[in-house]
Amino acid sequence: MKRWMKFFKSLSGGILILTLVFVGTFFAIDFSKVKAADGTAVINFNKVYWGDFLGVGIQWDPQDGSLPEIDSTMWDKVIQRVDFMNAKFARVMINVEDYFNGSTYNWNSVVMQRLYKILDYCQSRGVTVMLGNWWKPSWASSFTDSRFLTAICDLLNYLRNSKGYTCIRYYNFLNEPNGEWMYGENPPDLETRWNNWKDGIIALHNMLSSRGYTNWVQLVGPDTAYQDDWVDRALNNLGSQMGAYEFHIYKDYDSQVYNGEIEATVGAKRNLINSSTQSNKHLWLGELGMKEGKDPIYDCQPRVTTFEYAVVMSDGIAQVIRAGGSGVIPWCLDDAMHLASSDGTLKKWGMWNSLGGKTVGTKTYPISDQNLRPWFYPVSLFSKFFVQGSQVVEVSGPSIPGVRVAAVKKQNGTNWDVSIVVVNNNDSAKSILITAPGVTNTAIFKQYNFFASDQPKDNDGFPLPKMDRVNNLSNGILVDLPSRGVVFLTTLNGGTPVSVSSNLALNKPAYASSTENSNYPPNYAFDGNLNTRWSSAWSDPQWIYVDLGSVQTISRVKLVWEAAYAKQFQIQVSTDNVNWTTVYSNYNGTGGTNDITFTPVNARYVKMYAWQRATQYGYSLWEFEVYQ
Ligand SMILES: [Ca+2]
Repeated sequence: MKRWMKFFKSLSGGILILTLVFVGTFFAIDFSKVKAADGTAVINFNKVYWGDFLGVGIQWDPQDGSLPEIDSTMWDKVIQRVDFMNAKFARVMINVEDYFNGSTYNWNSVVMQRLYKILDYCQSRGVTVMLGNWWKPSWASSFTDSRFLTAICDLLNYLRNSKGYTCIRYYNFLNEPNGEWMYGENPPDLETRWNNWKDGIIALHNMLSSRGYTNWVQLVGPDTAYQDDWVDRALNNLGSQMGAYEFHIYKDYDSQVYNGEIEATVGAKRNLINSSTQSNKHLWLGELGMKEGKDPIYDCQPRVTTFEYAVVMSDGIAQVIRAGGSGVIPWCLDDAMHLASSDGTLKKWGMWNSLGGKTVGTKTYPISDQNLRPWFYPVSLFSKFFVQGSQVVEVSGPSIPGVRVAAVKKQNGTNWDVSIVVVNNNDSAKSILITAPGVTNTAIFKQYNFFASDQPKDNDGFPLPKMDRVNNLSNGILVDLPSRGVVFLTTLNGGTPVSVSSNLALNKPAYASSTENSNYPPNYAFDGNLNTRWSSAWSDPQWIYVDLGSVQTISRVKLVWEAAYAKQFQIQVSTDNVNWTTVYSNYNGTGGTNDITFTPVNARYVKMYAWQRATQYGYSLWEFEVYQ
């Protein structure tokens, strides 16, 4: 009896499971159809925030001279990892004392040999290098001591012209020159530190310039941590010396990342540079790190081994990209670079420790230290997919605390390779709809998930795609994230590029029924600039049209109204400028932005015709865009 009861139980159990699987599948399908997003991110591929992205880079310093050498097996692994990241931007720091003692040069010191290994890699892989100097050597009498500045110029000359490292494009005079921690026992006051750095920059630039080196290496800075106003001061006082601006951000608390403070800070600096005469200059973060949980005695960040640290860093990186930063370098690549001054142990801040299994001072590091830490996963994907030469595009929304979406595009023939990151640094799961109006094709996106319980990897620990998403981005891609998690969508590495319709009316000839005065001509509605506008006379009716130059198929018009908008208007099209067809009518306009779509139609001339104003003024458009 027991036996057949058992059989019966297992049989019914099997039926029950099958039933549950069937019902579960049925509901899963139904559920996805009706599931609503918690928020929508709208990518505008036609709005470029910064057109020359340098990359999510690496901090890769030669090991301190007293550290044991990284063995060749581990070095091969380091190369394999950096290759996977496809990093094309690096900050590499040494000291003048590593090759010059105040009287003689030693180009073959231990540190210099280690530097050459790194620069050999950078040169062979086309990595853009920002070389730099940690601090003023003890033998230098001042920051303008000519022996100090000559040693820097001689180094740059030697590395480029004797060793052939044309990869060195930027030079950073001093690390964190604002920080009292850089000045030993008796740091000068902050104003003196500023003057020291400023005077040094001016003198160094003079020397570089007189030697003709400024043709191939540019000074960057201020490399500050915390005193962000040094960027403003450098912009205002050292515009002719600085080739690019960069600084550091370390957030004391994760909550400041969650609040979007990194994006606000970098965005404010970017806007400041944009509004100056130096708007073409790069701005990047030379170091990005998190202080919460830091061990201040040994200068270590024990949280580098945690999943949550990886998400917080991802949030920070996404914020720099969103703000229009040219690049960001997370601190740092490898523990095996620097000793903590307090006790001669390694500063633990890396994505791994190449000296795992080795003894440093009194401490032996476990072999497992060589393994990749959690934050390698998202940082390597940022580095791999937010590639150098990309354009950072505008992303609006979603307005959800801790949720960040950033996107870049890079030309691929007539199409675009696109990479998108969605970070959920929120306590609860989120579903985010990613859309991009103007995308005209179905593309294959590779989706990578970095979740606490789901992060596909290969045998080397490198990220693998979770799945393909085959979508037209104009319809949207729904991305589900658990509380804390990162998703990457990319057309690189096996995907297919995205086709984006551009504004067919941009800078095309424009005509209007009237203009309010010569400050508001009709072509200002077609110049791609949201600060210039067309404005009509203060009467009804009025019209404005654009000549696309040839008959084309169009299905979308975008109007960006000034406060003087139309209450009633139409969009009319024509192939001959004689016979007009109405494709859209609005009898209750509300101004703002009208993104209008209609059945595709052939047109060469596209007109906004209005007969009822919303205000006593005329009709005024910041922009009038036309799309396929
Ligand atoms: Ca305009």
